[in-house]
Formats: sequence, structure tokens, C-alpha cells
Amino acid sequence: MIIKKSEIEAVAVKRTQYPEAGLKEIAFAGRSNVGKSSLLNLLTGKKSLARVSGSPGKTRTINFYRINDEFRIVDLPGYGYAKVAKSMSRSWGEMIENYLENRENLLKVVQLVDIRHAPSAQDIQMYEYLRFHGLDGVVVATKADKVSRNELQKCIAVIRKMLSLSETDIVIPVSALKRTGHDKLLAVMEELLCGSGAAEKL
Ligand SMILES: Nc1nc2c(ncn2[C@@H]2O[C@H](COP(=O)(O)OP(=O)(O)OP(=O)(O)O)[C@@H](O)[C@H]2O)c(=O)[nH]1
Ligand SMILES: [Mg+2]
Repeated sequence: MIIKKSEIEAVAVKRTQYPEAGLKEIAFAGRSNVGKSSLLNLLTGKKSLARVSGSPGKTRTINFYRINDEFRIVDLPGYGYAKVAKSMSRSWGEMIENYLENRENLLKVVQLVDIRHAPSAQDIQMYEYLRFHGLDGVVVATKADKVSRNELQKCIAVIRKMLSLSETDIVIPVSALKRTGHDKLLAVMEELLCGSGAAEKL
């Protein structure tokens, strides 16, 4: 798949702000600062479609990006940002759960984890939650440029083990800095969308 067209379609904190459900959606989840927005920019080839920042907690809304007028990528706000107030993290949880549990056109959630670190308790919890809702199966290991080729396989093995992945679950190492791994992710996304009956359109 080649992404020829990408644009932000909606910024939402509640259901009434979501765009209409006519297009299939694939969402990106992961802790704050893991690289969700950077990955979106890499996939679309647009440097600043999604806001990237050194300070975590940048994306605090659910951002819907319309891709090729065919489907959407949904950038979810990151979890695990310590400085966010308790009350705020509760409303964060509700915002995400509302989306993940009630969005009928949501196909899959790509879970992002930092390749350098063993998945955190929250990463594991998130993945189990996705599994429970049948949204699991694709993991992106971000910042792959930070480990050597040698370490890469070891890091992926740790991620597989900690998230209790099955053999059919996919882990894709990606680097937004070196611009690698996105082709594989695009291919996986295309397969997901085709399997859902959007084949002739892509
Ligand atoms: N070295 C390296 N740095 C990266 C990569 N991807 C993202 N970063 C950096 O990680 C930081 C966070 O990236 P974002 O894309 O804003 O992360 P996010 O997951 O969208 O964060 P929130 O919006 O806070 O949830 C930025 O400083 C990026 O430049 C990568 O592949 N390699
Ligand atoms: Mg972000």
C-alpha cells in the first residue's frame, strides 16, 4: 500500500466528536513518548501531520487521520504519563475505553512498545485488554535505531515473552529516525483491511 493522501479528520475526547463510522479504523496505542505520532508521520511521509515532542503527554485527544480516503489511522493518547493528575488519568481511561469498546468500525489496535525496554506492567495490561476484546495481534517495537542488529532479536524475544505473544502474533521493529520497518507495517495493515472486505479499494 502507498499512502498518497493523509489528513486529520477529527480530534475527539467524546463519542459525539468521532467522525462517521463508514471507514475502517486501525488505532495506535502505547505509553506516552513511545513514538505513536512519529510512526504516523513516517507512514504518511508527512513530517508534521501528528505532533511529536520530547515532552511526554503531547497527544491528549483521540486523533483520527483519514488515509487515501479509504480508512483511518487513529492516534490514541499515550498512557503512563506520571505527571498527569489522577482525575485526568481516570478520564483518560474512560476516553480510551469508550472508543475501544464501542467503535464498530475499529479493526485492530497496533500496540507500540519501546524496543529497548521490557514491556511495562501497563503495556502488559493494555495488551491483555486488547486480547480480551479481540483487537490484539500486531505489535510495533519502536526506536529500533537505538539497539544493535545483534540486540534486536533478543529485545524482540523479551517483548514476545512479556506480552505472552502467540506464534501468529506479529512484532515489527520500526525506526522513525532511520525510516525503517514501515513498509512491513503497511503491508500488515493492508492485509487487515483487505481481509475486512476493503480489498478492491486498495
Ligand atoms: N531515536 C528515535 N527516536 C524516536 C523514534 N520515534 C520517536 N522518537 C522520539 O520519541 C519522542 C516521542 O515521540 P512521539 O511520536 O511524540 O511519541 P508519542 O507516543 O506520540 O507520545 P504521546 O503523544 O506523548 O503519547 C520524540 O522525541 C521522538 O523524536 C525512533 O524511531 N527513533
Ligand atoms: Mg503522540
